[in-house]
Amino acid sequence: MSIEVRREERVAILTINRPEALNALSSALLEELRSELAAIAGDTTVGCLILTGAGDKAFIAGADIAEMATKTPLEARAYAVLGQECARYLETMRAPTIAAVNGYALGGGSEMALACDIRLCSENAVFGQPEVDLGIMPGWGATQRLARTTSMGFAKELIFTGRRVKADEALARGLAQHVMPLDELMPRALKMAHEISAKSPVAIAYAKESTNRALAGDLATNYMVEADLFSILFSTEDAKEGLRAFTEKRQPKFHGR
Ligand code: DAK
Repeated sequence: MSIEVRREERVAILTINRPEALNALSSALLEELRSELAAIAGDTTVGCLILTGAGDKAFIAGADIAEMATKTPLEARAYAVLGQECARYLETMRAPTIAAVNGYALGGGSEMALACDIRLCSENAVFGQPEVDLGIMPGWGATQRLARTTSMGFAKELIFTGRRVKADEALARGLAQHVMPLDELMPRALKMAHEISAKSPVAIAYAKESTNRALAGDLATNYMVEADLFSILFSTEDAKEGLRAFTEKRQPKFHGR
């Protein structure tokens, strides 16, 4: 198996395990990834997902270049759709997703990190969209998500030049939320994931759904959706428990209903 999934209480940790190829995503690996992500997305006991790469050199060094070189246009389209489906799971599953970027996040690797809700990086992390150097373009969402995450000019610069960006610049551009030494990356990601998982899963899911709309659609509609989701939460036991616990000066106990 090239994908490892382990659980720590309500936190799922998914590791792309192909370090000999810097965790590059072959079709077979992507199929496996999609199936694991589908299972995690459907598992209501998961409160947060961490995505990372095996080894200390790469998160994901991109799509598998050797395999791509053999693809026909129709196979390339299927490959693009497969990667896009993985990215959509990361972006839209109820549980928040954290990319623990432990090295190279290039091409499709940068795109999988961008699809996650939050990016934590080790100091050796390197982002980049080098597709144009291969005579192709990003196919798993970078043309949309990079501009939305950073800025249009920065996204176009990276996509047109293929320039690699180190962790400190990624932090300054909003591509990464925090940068730390490699040995602190997983402990920090786990701490954040457990913190998120301890909250009401239904409140977190609705907050994610509403926040995801911030960069898409019409603002007036999005405010209405926010109000609707906010009001629905008042029908949950979790909201009653959270509000009561505050007034009773104790920690709340959430059950996701
Ligand atoms: N694919 C396949 N193998 C890879 C790989 C990759 N992306 N990246 C690294 N490897 C393999 C190397 O070939 C090498 O294998 P062996 O020679 O040992 O068998 C092994 O991993 C170690 O790599 P290096 O020896 O090169 O290690 P270095 O430390 O010297 O260099 C590096 C590390 C990350 C700078 C270098 O490996 C590198 O530049 N890798 C390629 C990075 C890259 O260009 N990534 C973007 C790929 S393009 C689309 C769908 C998807 C996409 C686009 C369109 N549609 C269908 C429309 C996505 C595109 C991409 O992601």
